Amino acid sequence: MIGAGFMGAAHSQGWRVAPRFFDLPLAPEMSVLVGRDAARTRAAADTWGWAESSTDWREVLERDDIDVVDIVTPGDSHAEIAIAALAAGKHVLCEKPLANTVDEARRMAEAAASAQRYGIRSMVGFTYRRLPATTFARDLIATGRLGDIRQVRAEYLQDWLSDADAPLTWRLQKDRAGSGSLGDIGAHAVDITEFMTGLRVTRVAGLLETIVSERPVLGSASGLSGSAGAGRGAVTVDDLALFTGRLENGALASFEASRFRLGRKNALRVEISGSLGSLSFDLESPNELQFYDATLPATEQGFRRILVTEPEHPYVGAWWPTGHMLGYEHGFSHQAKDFVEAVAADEDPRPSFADGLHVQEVLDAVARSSDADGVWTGVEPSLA
Ligand code: SOE
Repeated sequence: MIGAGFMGAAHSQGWRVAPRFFDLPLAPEMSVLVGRDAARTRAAADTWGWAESSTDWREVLERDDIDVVDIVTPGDSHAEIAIAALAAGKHVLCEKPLANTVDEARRMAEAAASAQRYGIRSMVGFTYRRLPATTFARDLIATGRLGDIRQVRAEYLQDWLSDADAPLTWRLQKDRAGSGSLGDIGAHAVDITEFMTGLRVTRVAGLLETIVSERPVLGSASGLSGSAGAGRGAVTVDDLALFTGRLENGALASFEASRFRLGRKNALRVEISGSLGSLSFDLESPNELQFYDATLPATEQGFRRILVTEPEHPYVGAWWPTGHMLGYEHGFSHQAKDFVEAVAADEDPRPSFADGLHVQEVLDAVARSSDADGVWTGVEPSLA
């Protein structure tokens, strides 16, 4: 695994726990953790359960005993590492968003397509697809329970940047992160919409806004934030992304991504309405769906809460007895499980790098729309 920050901890938990709860066809061994700082990476490797640590990812890619590379670095190094890893014959799991630009994502998708011919697999870490509730929502929609999809509202709301004195971390720098709320959390809103509905976004119209344009430089990092150092620097990404999207069946969707929405801590919310009903999910209540079934008699209609905690629901049977709930970290175990199963079955896991490229094209179209003061802009496919 390359990258030893917050996402490194989350992915490590996934790799460590998945084989203990799921009967996997291959047994993952947590071999090497790669980070920038030798002492900190060694300490993280010990804490998270990696056998070795290193500061040189290129050297690690040369090793014959490494089969899988998991990339959890900031977006500015995804393309270089992923393309090198695929060329070295490693299966690659890469954290979202796939890259910082469409050009990088296209090169990654091309490398993944070439590697696929030799049985090398790749996948993007849109983890929220792998919660029992979101997967079950996808299944309900796929079997027609909502009828024709007519309208979607998707938003990802957090508030950890609302303090104007929170320091300038890499997530606030365009050259490191590619974009701000748009790529960091708006990408999840786009992916979960497309995953649940099975419909792609084809056009967008939106606006990006930077609310706090200057912040104290970072002293030392901790979690998503950290302590302030001396001096101030410019925020070069969006704080707020608001956009409308046209789905491939003609339905309209509205999207919002903000890390300034005071009081909303991790609210990835999706509400999908069709001709036969509506479904609603909120990550702040991750074990539930709200389902409105318009095929019931008018006297019995109303949103009802489905607790997605039963062994019959996706992923749940491997965990605790009926009614016991799961949380944020379980998505990472499900991701590890699905990835290992795909590698063992010689199948291409989803979301693929091509799926990740498509999300990048949506983000790019939103940025272009915003530059043109919100005009409708096509999502341009960039693979031949
Ligand atoms: C920060 O906004 C963040 O950690 C994102 O980077 C993750 O993708 C999301 O899962 C939680 O919030």
